[in-house]
Formats: sequence, structure tokens, C-alpha cells
Amino acid sequence: MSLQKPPAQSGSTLAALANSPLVDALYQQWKLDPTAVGREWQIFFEGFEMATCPRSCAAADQARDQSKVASLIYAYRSRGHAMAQLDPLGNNPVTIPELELGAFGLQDKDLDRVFDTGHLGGPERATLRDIIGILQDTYCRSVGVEYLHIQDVKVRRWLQARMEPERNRPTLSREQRLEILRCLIDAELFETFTQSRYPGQKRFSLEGGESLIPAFHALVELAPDLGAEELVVGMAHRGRLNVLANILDKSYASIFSEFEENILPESVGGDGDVKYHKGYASDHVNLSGRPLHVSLTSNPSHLEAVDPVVLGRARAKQRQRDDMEHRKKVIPFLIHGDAAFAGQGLVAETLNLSQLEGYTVGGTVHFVINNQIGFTTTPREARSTVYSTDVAKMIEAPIFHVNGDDPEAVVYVTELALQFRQAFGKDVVVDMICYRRYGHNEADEPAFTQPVLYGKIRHRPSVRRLYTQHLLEGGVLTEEGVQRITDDFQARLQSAFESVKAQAVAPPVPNPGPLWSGLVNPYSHEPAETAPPREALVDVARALTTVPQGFSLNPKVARRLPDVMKAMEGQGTVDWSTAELLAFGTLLREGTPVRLSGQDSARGTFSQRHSVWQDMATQEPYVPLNHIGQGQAKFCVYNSMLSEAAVLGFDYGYSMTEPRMLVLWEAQFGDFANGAQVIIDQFVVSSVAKWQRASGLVMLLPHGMEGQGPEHSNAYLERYLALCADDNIQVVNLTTPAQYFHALRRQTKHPFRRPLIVMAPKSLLRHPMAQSGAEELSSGRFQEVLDDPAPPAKARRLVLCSGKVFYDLLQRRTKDGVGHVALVRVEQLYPYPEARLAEIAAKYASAREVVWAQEETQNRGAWTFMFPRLLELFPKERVRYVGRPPSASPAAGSLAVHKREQEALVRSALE
Ligand SMILES: Cc1ncc(C[n+]2csc(CCOP(=O)(O)OP(=O)(O)O)c2C)c(N)n1
Ligand SMILES: [Mg+2]
Repeated sequence: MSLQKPPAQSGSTLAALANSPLVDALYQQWKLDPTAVGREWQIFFEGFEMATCPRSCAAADQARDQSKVASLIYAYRSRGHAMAQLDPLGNNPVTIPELELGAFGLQDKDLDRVFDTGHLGGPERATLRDIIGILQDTYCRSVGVEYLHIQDVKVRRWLQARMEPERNRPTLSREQRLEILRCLIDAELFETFTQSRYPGQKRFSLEGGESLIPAFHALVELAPDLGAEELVVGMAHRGRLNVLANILDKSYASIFSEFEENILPESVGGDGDVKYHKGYASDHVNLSGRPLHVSLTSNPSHLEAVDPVVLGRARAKQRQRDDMEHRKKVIPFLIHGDAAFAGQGLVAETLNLSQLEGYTVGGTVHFVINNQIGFTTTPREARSTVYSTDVAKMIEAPIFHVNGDDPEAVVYVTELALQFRQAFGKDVVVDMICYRRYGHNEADEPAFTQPVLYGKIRHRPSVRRLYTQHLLEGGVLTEEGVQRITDDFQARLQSAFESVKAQAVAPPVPNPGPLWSGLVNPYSHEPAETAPPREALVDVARALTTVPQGFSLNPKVARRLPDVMKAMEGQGTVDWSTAELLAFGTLLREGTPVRLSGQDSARGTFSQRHSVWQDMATQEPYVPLNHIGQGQAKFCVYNSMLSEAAVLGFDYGYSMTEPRMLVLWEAQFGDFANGAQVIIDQFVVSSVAKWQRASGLVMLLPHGMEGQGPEHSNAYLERYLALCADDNIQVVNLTTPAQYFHALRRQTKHPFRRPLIVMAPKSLLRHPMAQSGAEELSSGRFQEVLDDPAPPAKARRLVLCSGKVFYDLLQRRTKDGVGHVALVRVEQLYPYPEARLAEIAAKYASAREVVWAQEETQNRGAWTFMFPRLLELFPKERVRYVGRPPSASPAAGSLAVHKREQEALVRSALE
């Protein structure tokens, strides 16, 4: 806009002057920046505007500036965290360009102008100065919040309504402050005392991050008042002993006893892990007298691997507490390290489970002990993002960054996080920015790698010291008061220490709880009674074949149904998938719930299962197994997200908490389970040995060489076999639907729980010979070894095999009329059926040759597992390998090569 001609009636010389190009240029400059022109010109232009601008123009200016203020409010909410005072070591910006007044076209002179505050908590109108005060108070002090990535306005408003009126700074009572101080004293003294009595022993001190303890304490205090009955906790090494001592009330004596050199972990019943990995549980009663069961899950060193396991446990506990609708009674709480949270892919996978029907736990509270270092790695080296928590934004979790040296703020945001979780059933993150006072562990020297940082840390007073000072200055308590609390605690530690020195304290014996009664037993080869009565099978078959009125079923699915009923009547047989559904159904009918989870598991990767029907017209789902009859348990089948590690971890966690349910995880193809190797190695096969925690999880791993190339062919049977010891898992490679049926059912019938690893079939799903009669289900039981169905009168060769290759051998033997070869199937490879195989060896003592036949390459499959065992039954010179030669790749890429190889191995086994 050019300078307007002054109104004619003014007629002044000044007005005439105002028409000169020079003044116009100055005026334009003044409009951009009033200080760009001399003071006199400033006064002149201000007066000029006042005289020439009509009322509507002033209103328009106010409206325009109001919108600038709205932008400013939005910007503080969005970016205020970047200016927050989060780092106790003091690298905090005081201003950032995006939040300066100029960034919004506002100026210092606007500070005293009054604007609408909109939704900003507080007065409806306030000066810009006050508005900025509220915003800086709320978003730029000890708490920095990221929440504008949340799409749902209701959620954002909810957060604003809590944060802004309180300015993210609650008023605490004297008692609350003293409680925080007490927690800090406990936290610090536990570490310093332990260090002085057991110098240099690894304990992964919490020092620098002690505010975790008051925050955790606040959580267990508040949770029961918000409807929680149980907190399921997962955490890594850092501060774990401190949490065990000061939150879970594990006795100091018991903790110290584990530092004593003479402790033999083996002597306490296979309790074989280091002290900072072990789980523990206790019952907390809060100030209002409400109880909360708190259980810390045992975990391996592998960081973040416990996350999905904790969630699975929480979900199982929700079922047990009848909390499947709201999921407010059982709350998962995960404590992370900053480096691990940013680095481990399992974190993203676990977050992604958050809102999935089969996996949601109604939100997890995450707490990051962000000590700004990972072993020796700096944040710059550890991540490509500003914050270590950025990954959590993908599920729109609000993130509270908080200065660890402001324990009141840490407590406040932790409570707010819990309230959020209970209100919305979603994940939420507290990122406590702190430091690590010493090295990664107590034997580590941080000054090798971070000399400057550690110089700074050395001089930093502890959070307890700072907070004590704060309370003394505020007159909340006296020096003597502090001394009394400190002395009390020190005395308790000393007496525990002395008691341990005087007499060894037995570590607590893990108690798996009443659900496990009768199930904590060693493995036994004793067969379980798994055959259901015939009418049970018929009931289930009826449910599997009854199409509800008006339901439009896919004709290809419908076509299979009559065969099932016929098989029940003794005409015909059942195939693999039908046997599976019958196993599930009969268990359900007996009251045992079944949970099946995996990629595309509802239909089945190979279109074999159809456990959920979809109406052709409406796509309404119908689950036949949930229509068996009154009083039956529920069949829960879920198509999982496309992850292996998190989903297997989740289902493993579920199974270890719910031993009375059949829990199955299915890989799309067995080889993809290698993406979950950490869960297999660190939990599935070793949890009993390390933590005495059993699981009856079933893993279905499609396996078999069928010419589909290197992928999709091999479930890496050899890896599971290499992990076998101490009867830790059961590994089976089955050949008949009946065997599968009984194997599944015995999982919940045995008086013990062990994971069952199934090399699941692909082509056998439709193989005309892989069929079983109904009587095999209603009368038989599981056979670890299947003898030859038609043994030759005098076998010259005994061929032992496992899995699908049996049918190739059998068909060829029949076709070629081979008369001297016996075919025996090892259906269960582990626990090794030694006695049964000894019987077989005796029966075929006439055989001059013993062949282990497999279709896998020699470095894979069961050969390396079986060979030494066969030598215990047969002389070495009689034992021979038949199968594919060793190969780096699991299978040939070409179907022609596959067929040639398969033909050669079958011929070689029989010739
Ligand atoms: C998956 C995995 N990789 C590597 C390690 C070895 N390790 C143990 S602690 C640690 C650093 C962890 O840093 P952070 O997550 O920030 O936790 P902090 O120790 O700082 O509390 C590393 C690399 C591990 N335990 N797990
Ligand atoms: Mg760290």
C-alpha cells in the first residue's frame, strides 16, 4: 500500500510533504521495522496512522495480530520443547529463532497489548507478555512436550487442559515433597552403600538417573487409584537392583547375598542368570490402602527383547482379570535406555502392536532413562534423530521430555503419562534426560572416551543433594530432618549387610503362582491321554460344517465340508487342517481356550485352515469354532502384523503367563522365524534354565523341500536341534494328521509345560496319503516314533527319516516293489526318544545297513543331531547318510534341479 494522500481538509504543509517520494520510502521502511527510521519519524508515522486509519482498519490490524498470536501459541505448543531446560548438564538453548517475536511479525511493543488466549489454559484475555509467560512456563522449563503429532484433536485438548492451567508445574504438599526426597535418598544411598561394600562389582548403578525411583514410586501409588490391579514391568540393567530394592521391596539382604562370592546360582534350582536380569514380584499397598501387584519380568542382556514379552504377559493377565474390554486393570510399564530405544528395531515393532486387535494391551507406559550415552556411544552416534524417542511418534504417543534433576517434574509427567494411558488406552512416553555418573558399569572408565563430559559430571551435585537444598531453602524441612532420614536408611542397609556377612541368605524361590499348580514338573516321555470321546469330535465337526442361516459361504470352502462329517461317520479320512481344527475344537469344548497368532493365520497361508469364514456378500466374519456349544472356551485367532520378533515375543510372553491355554505362533514360512531368533535363543529355549519360567508355546514352522527355491523351503530344523538340552523344548516333524492332533492336545494335557517346535507341512496339507481316520483321533495317542506300517519280513536295511520325505520313500518302495527296506519315522526328535528307538533297533537287528534319509542338505536337517545318537544304537560302519550334499543355500533355485536331487536321494535310500 502506498502512502495515501492526506485528507484535503487537513490542508497542512506536513500533509503536502507526506506526498513526497522520500517520505513514502521512509514510511515503507517504518512499516517493516519501526526502529529503522529516526525517533521523530516514528512519532510522525504513528500519529499519521492513527489519523488516517479508520476504525475498521484498526480492527483488522487487531485481528491480524491476534492471528499472529495464535500462531505463536501454536508454535510454542509445537516447538516449545526445543527451548526447554531439559539437560541437567546444561546444554539448553535460551531462545530459538522460531519462537522469537519477530518470527510471527510481532514486536516488543506488542507485549503489553491484550489478546484472546483461545484454548490456552488461564484467563480468556491476557497481554502477549502473559501469554508467552504461560507458554514458556508450560513448555520451556523442566518439561518439554511433543504432542502436536497426535491427529485426534480431543486428545490434544485433553493434554492441554492438564498441562497449561497447571503450567506443567503442580503444587505439591509437604508430604509429597518429603516422599520424593525419601525416594531419592533411598536411591542414592543404595548405590553408594553397595559400591562401598562391594567395590567394582557390576550393578549398573542408577546414579545420575535417581529420579526414576520417585517417579516409579509415584506410579505404584497412583495406579491403584486409577483402577489398576497389576503393573507388569520390563526393564534393562540400568538401575534394576535399585528398583528391586526400593520399589519391589526385594530385601536388601537378599540382594547383597548375590554379591557375595560364595553364592552358587546353581544351588538354587537352576536359577542361573546374573542378578541384574532376574525377575521378581511383590504386592504394593498404596496410601489409600489399595493393592497393586507389581511384577518385574526376567530378561536377557539383549536390550529391548523383553518388550513384547511384557506386553504378551500383560494381555494374558488382562484375560485372567477379566479385563479384556477396557484393559485398565493390568498396565505394562517398560523402562528403556536411550541408546537401545533409538537403536533396536524391536522397539518399533513392539510399538506397532499397540492398537492391533489381537495384541493391544490398552497402552504401555514407557520411561526412558536417557543418560545421554550408550556404553561409550554418544547420542550423535546412536541415532539420526534429535530425540531418542522419535520412533514413538509413529503411533502418535505423546512424549514428555523431562529434566532428571527436577524430580518433581519427573514425578509429575510420570503421573500424567499414567493418567493418559488410563484415559485413552494408548502408549505414552516419558523421556527423562539425565546423566550417568560413572562408567557403563562399575568396572568401566568413562574418561577414556568422554573426558570432558565426565569432568563436568564429576562436579555435578547429585539430584538428592540439589533437591535437599531446594527443600531446605523452601523451609520444607530442616538439616536434622534430612539427617534422620539418611541415618535411618543407612542403618537398615548396614544391618542387612551384616546379616548377610553373618549367614548366607537364601535367594527367594521364584513362585510361578497358583495357575501353575501341578504344572511345574520335569519333562517326561510318559504319554498323555489325548484322545477325546467320539461325541466330542462329532460336536466339533458339526460346528465346523454348519453354515449359519443366511450366511453366504465361499463355494470352494463349502465343498470341503461334507467330507468332515463323513469322516466322523467312518467313511473317509481327515486331512491335516481338519485334524488341527478338531484338536482346537475338542480343547475348546473341554474349556481350554486357544490363541493362534501369525501372519494370515485365520485363513492359513496355504488356504488350508479357513478358521474364519467371510460372508460373500457382507464380508461378515464367522468363526465356526466359537459355535461348538454352551460353556465352551473361546477360540482367538489373529492375523498378526508382518513381524516375527515382536509377535513371537508377545505370544511367548502370553504363553508363559497362561499355562492353561493353548497358545500358538505360526510363521508364514519357517525360515522367517530367523527374524525372531533373539526370542528363540534368549527366551523360548533358555528361560527355564535361566529363570525357571516355563512356557507351553507352540511354534508352527512350515518346512519341506518342495522346489520353491532357497526361501520357503527350510525352517532350519538344525538350529532348533542345536539348542536342545535339559529337555528344554520339544521338536517334532510329523507325518500324519492324527499325530499332529495328539501333539497339539498333549501340550495342555502334560503335567509340565515345554515349548513345542513343529516343522509344519506344506504339501502334506493336501497329500492323499497324509490322512487319518477318525478312530485314530478318538483312540490313539502321540507316538514319538512310527514304526513301518508294513515292515518287510526280513529287513536288510533300516531307513530312518523324519517328516515329509517318508511319503516319497514309501511311494517309491511300493512302486518299485522294494522288499528288504524298513521305513521308520522319528516323529519327535527331541526330547530324544531313546527308549523307543532302542526297541526299533532291536526289532530290526537283522538290518546290515542303517540309513538316515533326509531331503535337507547335509549341513541342515536332523543329520548332525541324529548321527552321534545313532552310533549309540548301531555300529559306525553300518550307519550311512542319504540326502542332499552340504550347501550354503538351503535349497536349489530351480524346480528341475530340486526334482533331480529328490529323485536321487530317494533312489539312494532304497537301492
Ligand atoms: C541387543 C544388544 N546389543 C548390545 C548390547 C550390549 N550393551 C549393553 S548395555 C549397552 C548400552 C546401552 O545403552 P542405553 O540403552 O543408553 O542404556 P544405558 O546403559 O545407558 O542405561 C550395550 C551396547 C546389548 N546388551 N544388547
Ligand atoms: Mg543410555
